Amino acid sequence: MQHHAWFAESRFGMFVHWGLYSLAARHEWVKNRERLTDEDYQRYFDHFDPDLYDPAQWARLAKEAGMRYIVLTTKHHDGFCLWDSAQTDYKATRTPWGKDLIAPFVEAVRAEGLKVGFYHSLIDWHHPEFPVDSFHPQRDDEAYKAAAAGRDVSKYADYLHAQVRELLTGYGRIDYLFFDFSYRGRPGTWSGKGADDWRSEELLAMVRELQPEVIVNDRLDIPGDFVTPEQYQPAGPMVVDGREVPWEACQTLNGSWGYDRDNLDYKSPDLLVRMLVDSVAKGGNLLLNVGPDGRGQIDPRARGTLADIGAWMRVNSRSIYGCGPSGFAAPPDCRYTQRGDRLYLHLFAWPFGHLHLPGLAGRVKYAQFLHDASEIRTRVIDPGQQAGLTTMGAVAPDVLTLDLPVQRPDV
Ligand code: JFZ
Repeated sequence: MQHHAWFAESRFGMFVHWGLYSLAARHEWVKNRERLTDEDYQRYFDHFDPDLYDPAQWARLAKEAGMRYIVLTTKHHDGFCLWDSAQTDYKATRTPWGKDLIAPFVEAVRAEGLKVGFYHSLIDWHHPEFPVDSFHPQRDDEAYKAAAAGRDVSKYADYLHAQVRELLTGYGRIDYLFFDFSYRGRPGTWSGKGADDWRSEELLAMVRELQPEVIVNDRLDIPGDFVTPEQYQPAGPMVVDGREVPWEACQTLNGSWGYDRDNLDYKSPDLLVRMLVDSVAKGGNLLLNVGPDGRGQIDPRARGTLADIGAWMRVNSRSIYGCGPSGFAAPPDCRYTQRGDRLYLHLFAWPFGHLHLPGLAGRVKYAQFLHDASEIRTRVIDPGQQAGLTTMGAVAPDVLTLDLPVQRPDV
């Protein structure tokens, strides 16, 4: 749809997972993973006081990394709300912090000229009417099941709809929504939830009415505007019902979405740039996550990674923004991105001396490095002249050969 054009044009956004689990600092699923009760988990609520929360800095870091939109967890599966919802007391305004966190976020993101996105969890481990299921953190023995009996998912759906209405009416224009997530169980069991539980059709109709231009993901268990492969890069363009659809890969820095202090399994900036390029080459976006800590800070390692990606984007973003897949097939360890008649070749491994590009002979007017506009000399090797000392091996007649320096330029 035309009013969603900004999304594919942008290609790169920031995901922010931030909430009570940031204080536990050991993964956003900590309540589930460690089977914590509401009482166990209460300590994070009682100590939630993010005095260094500075959404203007988050927005600046995103912008300097070349990101064009930011998506914040308004509520994650633990049910804790970052805004002053009238539907619950389980919210930032009732913690020691005492203030709404969403309005300043929206304002800061807008001030940097970035698009505003909300992540909103469908799953809610805190709400008293959310039926216990296989993902529920607390014990799933018979006694607990009995205690949790009589929960009415339609009452939870009322709550969900009322909260989404608050989010879409209280903060001006919202550009993007990420609902999370549906997981169908076997009928008659307590193990899953989907469109009937969330009343997804009705919810989506309300979303369209309140924010006609918002782009919505596909995790309501009904089709959305884009699909969301998570923590993997698809093999090629994503196809639904025979048609290519907008998609966005979401990826972590270190395998955890929420702040995870002792997890040092970081992806390198170089790898993350390749993941971004890979997404664009396959017609998708990359939503790269940061997990601010319990005081609201994006930690130094994440900041360093964002800065490195930003240095690459400063000179190479023309091969990202507004670009998509090419009809030409890239050689091994390469990706093509294309915008109009500009073809961008990304080399994931540095070849020795020459690179042979099938199908490009006679199709390229001029070749240059993107980072410094320096010319790259090209040649088409005449298959009839291949004998003797100058041979470069059997080269097909449609191959364009690039003359490359031995050293990869340090960009
Ligand atoms: C969900 C959350 O559980 C997670 O904490 C994080 O917020 C992430 C962005 O989204 O995780 C999912 C959701 C769906 C699938 C996998 C993980 N899925 O469909 O495979």
